Amino acid sequence: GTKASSLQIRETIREAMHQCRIGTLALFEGIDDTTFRRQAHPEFSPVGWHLGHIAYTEALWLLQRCAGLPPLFPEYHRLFAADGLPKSERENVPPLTEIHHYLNTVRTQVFSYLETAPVEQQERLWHFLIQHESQHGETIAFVLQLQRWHLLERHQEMWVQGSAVNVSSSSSSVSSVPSRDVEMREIPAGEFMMGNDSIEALDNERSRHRVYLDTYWIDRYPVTCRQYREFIEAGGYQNERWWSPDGWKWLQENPVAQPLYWSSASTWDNHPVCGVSWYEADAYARFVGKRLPTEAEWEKAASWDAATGQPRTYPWGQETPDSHRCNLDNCVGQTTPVNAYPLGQSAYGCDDMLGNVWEWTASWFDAYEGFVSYPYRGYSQTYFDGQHRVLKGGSWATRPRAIRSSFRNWYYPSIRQILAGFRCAISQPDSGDSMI
Ligand code: AVJ
Ligand code: FE
Repeated sequence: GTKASSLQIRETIREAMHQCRIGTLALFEGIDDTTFRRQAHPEFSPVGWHLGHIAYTEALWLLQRCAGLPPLFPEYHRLFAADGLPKSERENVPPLTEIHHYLNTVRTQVFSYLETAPVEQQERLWHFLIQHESQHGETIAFVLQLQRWHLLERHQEMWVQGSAVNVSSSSSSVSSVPSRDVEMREIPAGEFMMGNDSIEALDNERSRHRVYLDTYWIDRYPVTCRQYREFIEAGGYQNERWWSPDGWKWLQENPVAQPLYWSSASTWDNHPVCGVSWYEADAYARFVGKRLPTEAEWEKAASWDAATGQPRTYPWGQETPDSHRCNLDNCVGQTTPVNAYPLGQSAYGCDDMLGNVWEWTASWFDAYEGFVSYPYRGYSQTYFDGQHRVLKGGSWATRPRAIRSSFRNWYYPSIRQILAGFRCAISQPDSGDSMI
């Protein structure tokens, strides 16, 4: 009956929040105060800020808005509200111990509220908050990587020397054929169901809707470092011909000649490229006579099971994501070879679609028909501005509650600090304006 089900909801929520928090705090093990407060890049806040913002957001929605309690720690409002101080003014965060106290105080009250809260009506909000913390957890993870990267760059060391040691499967190989001939999967023409209506689905995933796609082909794996090296070595960064006008303009203003998280060591050959802007992904795709998949093409390849006529929540089915199926949740702490998770394959035979690296798509972030903002306009709607590209699939740092085939991430096309790579698609096997 009703009682049993709200008991179950409470228990599920409590356990999810508890597990999520363990993972969040684990990211801060051994982090010094400078790292905690430093802004590593103008687009991203200091990692310590994210921790305070997690507590602030939980208190705002559950204690103030739902329980009707007065603001806890009102002195933190300006610093930790999403629309408070600009990112550049967030370096003055209190030390970790003080933020721990903030988190714990909020969480104790939240769990006590949970005992009697009308969770059946609020279930969506609780799930939003779990995913909110999960997403900030990923940002914390990549900002920490960015800081380590900068540090190692300063010392002119090779990042690979320290961290490649645990990657045992790096010698397994993806056949060494020219890049444009990498294995692709044919996705036959037809309708599929895009989006998600489950209680966990965020506003931008709703509602599930039918989409018809013509036949297309999509890469079985994300583009690897070995494949991408051909682009670098062929002078890809020096040749305007592969770049969109906006991409070439971006490149002139931001002269780079390789991905951000790049090593030319062969150890990384079968790992996906990580740390490219959308412009670089787009240029590589043109170089091999392909294009980036649309978000719909990506999602169909990842989720649609033509045999049952139903979408799967994850490429492999409904089983919750874990380290047997994909590289997620900081389990490995870096990328893995693109063929390391055969159990993660989709119904159409695509591999490594969840975890490892986010994948840029050709699509602008936009609303599905009938979109309704939740829980606030600034979560998604503010970003339906024709300036953000959709990323799919999650990375090695994505938390398990924020990874599924319908999940949509978005960033400016110029951003390279996130853990993003890509795979390519084509409409017709021989349609490529074949080059060279
Ligand atoms: C969806 C990852 C782009 O971090 O800016 C967190 C998620 N929104 N708090 C972000 C988010 C509000 C968002 N991304
Ligand atoms: Fe937030």
